[in-house]
Amino acid sequence: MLFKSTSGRLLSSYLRCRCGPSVTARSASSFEQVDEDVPPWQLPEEAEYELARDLLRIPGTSQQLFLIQPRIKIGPNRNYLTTPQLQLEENKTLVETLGWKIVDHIILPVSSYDSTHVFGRGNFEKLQEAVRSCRTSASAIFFGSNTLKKKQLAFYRETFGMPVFDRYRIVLEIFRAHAKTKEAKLQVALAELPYFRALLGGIGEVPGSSIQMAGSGSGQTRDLQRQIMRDREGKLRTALDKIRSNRAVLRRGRKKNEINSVAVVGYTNCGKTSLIKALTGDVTMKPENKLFATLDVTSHGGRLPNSVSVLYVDTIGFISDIPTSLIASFAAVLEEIGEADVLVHVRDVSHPDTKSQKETVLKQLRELALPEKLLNSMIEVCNKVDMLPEIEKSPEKVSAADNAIFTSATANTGLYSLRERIEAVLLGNTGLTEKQIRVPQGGAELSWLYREAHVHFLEADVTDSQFLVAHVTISPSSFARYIHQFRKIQVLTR
Ligand SMILES: Nc1nc2c(ncn2[C@@H]2O[C@H](COP(=O)(O)OP(=O)(O)OP(=O)(O)O)[C@@H](O)[C@H]2O)c(=O)[nH]1
Ligand SMILES: [Mg+2]
Repeated sequence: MLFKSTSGRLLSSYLRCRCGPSVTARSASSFEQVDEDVPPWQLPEEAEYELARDLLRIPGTSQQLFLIQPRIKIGPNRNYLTTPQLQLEENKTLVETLGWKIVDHIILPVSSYDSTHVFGRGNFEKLQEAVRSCRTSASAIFFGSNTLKKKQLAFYRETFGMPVFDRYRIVLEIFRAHAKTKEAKLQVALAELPYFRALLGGIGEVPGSSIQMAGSGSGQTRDLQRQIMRDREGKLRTALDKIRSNRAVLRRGRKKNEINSVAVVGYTNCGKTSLIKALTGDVTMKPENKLFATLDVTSHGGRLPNSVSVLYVDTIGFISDIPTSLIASFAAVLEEIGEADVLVHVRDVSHPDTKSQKETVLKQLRELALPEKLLNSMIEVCNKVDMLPEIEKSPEKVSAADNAIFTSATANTGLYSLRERIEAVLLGNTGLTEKQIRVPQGGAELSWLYREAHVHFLEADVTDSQFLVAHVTISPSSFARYIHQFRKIQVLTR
C-alpha cells in the first residue's frame, strides 16, 4: 500500500510539471499527498521505475508461484532438442534464483499461442481446477514461456485474480536483482521499457490505483504513461551514452596498443566466469551457481602459450525462449563481442539440456549480426567434463564440433589446449604472425621489439656471437614500422 501511495504521489507530482493546471486529479487526496521535497520537474529514477511497476500492477515482494508449463506438440515453435520437463526444471531454477517459490505446477499442451486462452477448452478447465486447489498458497501465476501478449496477460489476471508473470518478466526481475554497477542497472532499466510499453496499451484504467484523472479517460492516462516511458528512455539513453563513450575510448586505446580480446559467450551458468578465472588466475572473479550471476561486461588479462597478452571478456549468459532483443539491449555486450578478435562459446556439457542450450546460443548469436569472420572461427568449449561419465566425453555424445575443446574450469583441465586454440585463431583472425628476427646484442632493435611486439624467447646466433635471434609474434602494422625504422633487418622465418 505504501508502494501505491508513493507512486500516486509521484505521478501527481509528474502531472503538475508535465501537464500544468489543465489536468486535474479525480481524487483530491492524491494531490494532497504531494511531497514538496520531490522537485516536480524531476522524478527520482527509482521512483519512476516503481511507478511503472505500479501501473502494471507488478508486485515487488517475494512470490509463491503456480507454474503453468506449456508444451508445444507440433509446429515451428516445437523444440525437438528439449522436453517440457527440462523446461520446467529451468523455470524452477529461474524462480529460485529470485528467492521465490513454485508451490505447484501443471504441464499443458498448447492449443495456439495466438488465442487468448492459449490452451484448448478441456485443458483450460484442468488448469482452472489446479489453480483453484492451490488458491491459498499461490500468490501469482508464472506462465513458463516467452512473452505473453497483452490480451493473454489481462485474461489470465482477470480469470485467476492474481498477478501473472511470463518468462521474460521473471528474467527481467533476475536482471534487476543482480545488476550491481551503474551501467548494468541502466541497461536493465532500458531492457524493461519495451516490455512495459507493450503492456501499457492493454491496461487502460488502473483499478484500485490512485492514478485516475478527472475527465481524462483511459486514452489520456495511457498517453501520460507513454510519456513517462519516453522521458525515462531518454534519460536512460543519455546516461548510458556517457558510459558507452568511455568504453569506446578504452577500446580504441586497446586497439591502438594492439591488445587483442577474446569474448567468452554461452548459455547462462555454463561456466564462463569460472573458465576465465581459470585461464587468467584472476582471484577477484566470483563464479556463482545461479542464473545470470554475471550482468556486467568485464575484461581480464591473460597470456597465450606464445606469451601474447589477451583480454578475456566475460559476458551475460544467453537463455532460451526470450526475445534476443533482451540481450541486444545490453549494448555493451554487443559492442565488446562484436569487436573481439576471437569468440569462445562455452557449453555446460553435463547439463541434460546441453544440446538445446547450444542451439539457443548459436541462434541468438546469429541474430546479433556479428562479423562473419568471428562467427566462423568461433571455438566451441565443452566445459564441466569432470561431471560427465568417461563414456560421454566425446564430441558425438555431446553434439559438439569435432575440434571442440573439452575443459573443466574447476578441475583446471583442457586449459592449455584451449589457450593453444585461441592462439591459432587469433593469429588467423588478426594477421599476427610468428617470426624469427636477427637483432644485434643490446641494440635498439631488441628494445623496440620488447615494446611493440611479443617476444617469446631469445637464442644465440650460432653464426655471430654479436647477434641474437628473437622469436616474436608481431602484427603486420608493427612489422611494417619495424622495417621502416631498422632497414637492415634480417628476418629468418616468415
Ligand atoms: N563441476 C564443475 N562445475 C563448474 C565448472 N565450471 C563452472 N562450474 C560451476 O558452475 C557454476 C556456474 O559457474 P559460472 O562460472 O558462474 O557460470 P557463468 O556461465 O559465468 O554463469 P552466468 O554468469 O550466471 O551466466 C558455478 O557453481 C561453478 O563453480 C566445471 O568445469 N566443473
Ligand atoms: Mg558469469
